[in-house]
Amino acid sequence: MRVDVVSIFPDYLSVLDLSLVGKARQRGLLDLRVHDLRDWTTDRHRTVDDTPFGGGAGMVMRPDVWGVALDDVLEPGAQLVVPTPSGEVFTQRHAEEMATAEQLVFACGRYEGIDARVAEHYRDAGVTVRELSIGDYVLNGGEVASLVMIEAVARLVPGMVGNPESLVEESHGAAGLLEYPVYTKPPSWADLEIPEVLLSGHHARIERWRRDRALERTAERRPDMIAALDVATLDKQDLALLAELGWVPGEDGAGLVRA
Ligand code: 6GU
Repeated sequence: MRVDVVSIFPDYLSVLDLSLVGKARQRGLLDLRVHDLRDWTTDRHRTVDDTPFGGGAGMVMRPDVWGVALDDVLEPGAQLVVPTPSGEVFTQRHAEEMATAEQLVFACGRYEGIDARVAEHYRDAGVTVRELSIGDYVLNGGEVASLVMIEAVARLVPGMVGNPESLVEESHGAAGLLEYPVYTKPPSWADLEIPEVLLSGHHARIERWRRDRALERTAERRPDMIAALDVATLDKQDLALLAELGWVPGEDGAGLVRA
């Protein structure tokens, strides 16, 4: 997979040399290139921004500079990602779709963002353009958000994660539940013991225990995810526990509602 990042702070992305993403680059699984937007400016001051039409605070990034940069970097079949706090919220589903792209190009805005015609122009040209936010808070620019998305996508690319099993049960997977709590040695620490069932060797009971903890944890921390569960994927024991936690199938039988 090829990933290009265009930014006025290319050094911000140097952490992509490290860890899993860095190893994937060394192994040739990931062709990752970071570009300085100012390399596409032609004026003496290497200007990338200007004042907003209509007035208001801050500066807006110019579409003409972004246009020449993106025309250079985009390959056929690319998806263009524009990190912005006004985008759709990035989820594991987006990561899964982005992991199938031949090329991802991240356009990192700073200041008040990129002139809106840039996304419009590339959409009109048939490019898949994703304007994505990583959550409900404001960062100074798209660089850190790009790092987040690149890591989430890279670990889904075949061959990137050593043990593909570790992708199966994790939080925000297909089950729609948060992951159950995990434990390792030593079995006793700070006066805290491992739940007995995990030492029992009884696989069915362990699986049931983990499923119950995942349901409890999700109900406590992410009630929105409980409401979104497909009742058809829940067994009798799931439904009994959820009823104890105050959730029952709704009138239409599709989702869950608070009792
Ligand atoms: Cl993608 N960009 C910025 N600047 N702030 C954010 C964000 C993105 N996602 C959440 N906050």
